[in-house]
Amino acid sequence: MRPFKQEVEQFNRDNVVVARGVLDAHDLGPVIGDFEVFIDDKARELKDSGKITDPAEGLDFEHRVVALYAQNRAILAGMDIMQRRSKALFDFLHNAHLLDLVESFIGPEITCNPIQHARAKMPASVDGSSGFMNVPWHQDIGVTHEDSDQSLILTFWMPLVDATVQTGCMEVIPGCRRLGMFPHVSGKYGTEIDPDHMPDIPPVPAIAMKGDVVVMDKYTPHRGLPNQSDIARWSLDLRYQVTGHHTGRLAHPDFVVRSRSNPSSVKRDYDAWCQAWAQALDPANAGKHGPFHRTKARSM
Ligand SMILES: O=C(O)CCC(=O)C(=O)O
Repeated sequence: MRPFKQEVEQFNRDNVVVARGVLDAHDLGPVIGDFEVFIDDKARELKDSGKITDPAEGLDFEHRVVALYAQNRAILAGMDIMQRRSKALFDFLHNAHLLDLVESFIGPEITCNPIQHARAKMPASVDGSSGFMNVPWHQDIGVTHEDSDQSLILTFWMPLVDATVQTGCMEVIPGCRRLGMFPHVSGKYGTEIDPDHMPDIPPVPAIAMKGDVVVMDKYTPHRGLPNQSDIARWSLDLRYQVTGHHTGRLAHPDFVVRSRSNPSSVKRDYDAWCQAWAQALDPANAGKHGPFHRTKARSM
């Protein structure tokens, strides 16, 4: 198991680090292939129902979704991890190379936290809107429930294409754990750090090539830079935590992915995972666990 000693040292200093070359083509291939199938199926569906004219066949993973999104934004509907719920994604959440990295940071008792997303950030020329495409400045602690404040939950962000300043990588502010949580507001484009309370520390781009993983703690302010290229900036942002700690999102399913003390506690039941998400997202169950996170809508 690669020890990631230098990465852990840098993380302890900066509270954010880019771990290089964690994942290879065998790790990412099935996930990319799965999104290709999703996009292909969706393109056929939209073409058959007359909602697009050109299914953009023959374009690669980075370009096809852009050509389709430019015709109809519905191409991305249902693509996020908890909606797509594919076997490839479920398996990837247990990926050994990824979990070796996670273990180096939080130890061997690991739970997959349900706060996780797949994103295909469009070129700004196609959709430069703020929000899910271009997230505003926030700390991940700002989007969790107070009950998880003591939990060790880290963000593991990985691109499925090279994420550079040009393609719209994240921008991060290192060294903020000592400053705690900044006040957040529910802004027009989502939860964001109150602009009056942004730290006066220069941000740096978290450039990450395909195979790299950005590791961040929940106090690291980050935002998405605009995508100035002509490709989609595909990425996954996952969170892993110490088993037994509060997830900060009780309404959504978490599960053990690695345990050295109790290996049989690892959940490999794909159908059960799908059912748990279907139940959690059923509108009939909305609000059962109270508000998702602490930031209240700004009063008008
Ligand atoms: O993918 C992005 O650009 C932003 C991701 C993000 O905000 C997060 O992982 O918390």
